[in-house]
Amino acid sequence: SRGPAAEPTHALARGPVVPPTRSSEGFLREFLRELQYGQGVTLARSSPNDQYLAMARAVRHYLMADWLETARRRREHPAKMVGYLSAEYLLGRQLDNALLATDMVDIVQEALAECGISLDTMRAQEVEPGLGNGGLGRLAACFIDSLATLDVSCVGYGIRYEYGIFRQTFVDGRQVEVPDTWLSFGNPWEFPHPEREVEVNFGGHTEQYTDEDGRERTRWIPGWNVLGVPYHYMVPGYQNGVVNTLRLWSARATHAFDLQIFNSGDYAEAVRAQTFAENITKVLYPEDSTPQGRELRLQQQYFFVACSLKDYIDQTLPPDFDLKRLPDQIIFQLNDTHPVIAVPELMRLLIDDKGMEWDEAWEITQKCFAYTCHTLLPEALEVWPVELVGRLLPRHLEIIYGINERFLEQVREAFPGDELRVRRMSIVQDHPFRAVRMAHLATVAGAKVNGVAELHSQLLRDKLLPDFAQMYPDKFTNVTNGVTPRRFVRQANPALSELISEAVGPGWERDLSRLSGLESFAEDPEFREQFRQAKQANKERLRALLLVRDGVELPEGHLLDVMVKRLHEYKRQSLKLLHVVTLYESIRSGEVAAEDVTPRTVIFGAKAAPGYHMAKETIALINAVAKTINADPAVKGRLAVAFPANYNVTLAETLIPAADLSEQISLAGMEASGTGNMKFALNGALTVGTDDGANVEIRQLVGDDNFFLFGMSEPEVAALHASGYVPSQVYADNPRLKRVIDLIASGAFTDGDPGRVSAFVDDLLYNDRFMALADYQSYIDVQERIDAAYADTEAWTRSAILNVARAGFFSSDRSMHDYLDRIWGAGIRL
Ligand code: GPQ
Repeated sequence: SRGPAAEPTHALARGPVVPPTRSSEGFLREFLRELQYGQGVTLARSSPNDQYLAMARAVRHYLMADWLETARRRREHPAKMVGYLSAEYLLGRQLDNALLATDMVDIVQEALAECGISLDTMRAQEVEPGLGNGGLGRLAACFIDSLATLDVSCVGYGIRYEYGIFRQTFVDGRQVEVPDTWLSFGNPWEFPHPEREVEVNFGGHTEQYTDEDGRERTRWIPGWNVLGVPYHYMVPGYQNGVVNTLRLWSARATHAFDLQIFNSGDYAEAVRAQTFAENITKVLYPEDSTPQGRELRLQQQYFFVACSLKDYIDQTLPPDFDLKRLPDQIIFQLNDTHPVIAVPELMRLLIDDKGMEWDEAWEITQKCFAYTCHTLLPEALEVWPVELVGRLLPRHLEIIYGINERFLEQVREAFPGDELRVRRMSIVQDHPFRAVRMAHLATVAGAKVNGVAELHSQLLRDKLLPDFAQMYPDKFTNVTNGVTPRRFVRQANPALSELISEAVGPGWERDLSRLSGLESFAEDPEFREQFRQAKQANKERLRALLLVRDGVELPEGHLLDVMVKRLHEYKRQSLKLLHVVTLYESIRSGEVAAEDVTPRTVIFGAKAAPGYHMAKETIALINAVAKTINADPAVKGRLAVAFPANYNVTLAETLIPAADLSEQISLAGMEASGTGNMKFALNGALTVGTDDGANVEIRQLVGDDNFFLFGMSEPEVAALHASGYVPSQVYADNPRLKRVIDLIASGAFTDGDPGRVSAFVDDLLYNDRFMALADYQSYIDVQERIDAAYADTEAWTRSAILNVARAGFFSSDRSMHDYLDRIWGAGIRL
């Protein structure tokens, strides 16, 4: 039961929640109260961590009334809700986001100053919650931000990993992973709700029985179970009084388990069981776009969706709710295949627990899910061995078989005699091993299936799931990704934000299409000067950060050329490296005079999956090249390379606003969308990019004159594949490329040791799956054009401003409108 035992008599206890006074004195009072009564220290004796925790809680107070009010409003006026299911949320730091959402930066700064505390010191205390790997996790964070800003009812469901994405360090230039102990100093942004714990079952077997009405039914007799404890996070909208909820689940051992073992007197066994249960949410798998098929990973996936569905059905819906109406109340958006086990879980709940017939349950289920695909790499599609699913989730495997049987019947009906097609489309594959294809399950069950950029959605239909697109043409749609302008422009780039506000007026953060008002300012020399000054200030801010963070001294006055994203062969950091070595070689060899070179600093930021050998070799080589180049007086002042370790959201917020050039150089047809590309354009960097993912749409919007396109198009890539690609031939035919690769292969960057580069070089020459060599010349040519273009300061600035003016489309608010229009359907109130 909820609420007090008796009617409260005091007015304070009956009244609405009163937020603290919005003034620096009001904040000071909250802060000191938290410091003294929350942390139990005086200001004089407090550590920076005490101060940070106290101030974060004080900031939280200002959101609390809105959070409670939003929840009340959503309960009393129930509208259809979005349940965003995602195994990853790459949130980034919370403090600034909360200060911005409440418009409290000035108030807080003033109050802290009166205590002799700097807000920047407080900001630096926070360890960012790195509960995601890269683009997919950051997208989820942007989407929930936008939904709160648009006042759409949404709960984000996910996992509270005790260890998020590893901290990357370099030892002799090689990546070494360190555990991310983000919770060790306390987390003021979460609210545990152990009273709302739910039980999740695993293992065991199923059995048939006849119920009281004489119906044949199935029940699952689980082998073991764990508890899920929800931790709630506030998701504030931008200065609109809305605060939605992110609900992250943490695993605990069940009490029954504890008790049983306690009674048996085996203390060590009791503790082991606890550890076993808690392992489920211990660590984020650091694989990105390449699932590893580990048992614990499937446990994580089932754990969080089982918790979420149960929480929604049993705790969020009214007790007497008629589940036939479920699709009017909720749409679960599946962020890639990671949460797709929710499909058989909902079927199980409806059939086994609620007594529904299969057909009715299936009709409901098909309306409650929609699936977003984020890849084109076939190896990135999750498949789970039947053996494993059967052992961990025996009832779910039966249900998956049931879905597949009925589905394949429909395929046979639609395409009689086409058994090859049946095998291609089956949810259960036989080769190379028997396994459940999660993307097929998601596509069959989902009301809609979407890709994340126009090109991606087209290739999804034509290449990745063509049989499904043929069978369900209306299911497939596109929603181009977006990024939140609050974090990635307003918060990350105050200098530019101020300029924008002066030019187009306030409020653009919530209607990014208004950036188009900057268009005419591109022609204004005074505005261009101010724009350059903002860029310059951001570069200086970055210099200061890299100096203290990494001990790196960035040269001044350089073109800042930035490639930040996960290390993956398809993203082609190798191609960027070939360009860097080309520049270096051409100066060293005397082919070009150093003084004729446009001074350039290339910055890399990239984590490699710990088990991804080639990616780690590439990191080592980038560091080796950087070390050689930065130490060589022959290129000093002309070329520098920086590779700060541990690229994350926090670093992105300082790096991206400082960039002149954004590197988006994946092989065409490989990058589903990219979202870093959007952040750079919005911060006034020009893109050098292939015709891939959302680059296509960026180029269409900003215009060819303001975008540096190079490389093969996707159809050209396909044609080259078909005709037989021989990278060693490209090498042999291009003297410059040959010199560059030979220089690397000679050991020039590895203390004369060719052995340390042979894996990298051999792969390029004899494999080069992502055709870096095929695009090499085109890339070098476009970079030469860039050098020349950068020398024309006014024209470059004009282009940069036009990038900002024309990139408003890439707000995640627009993405959310598209999801509402194309996928989530009527019933969701805006
Ligand atoms: N993406 Cl499949 C990930 O970050 N992780 C993944 O496991 C998969 C995709 C990315 C994708 O590579 C980018 O092109 C997208 O922009 C991003 O998802 C968001 O859609």
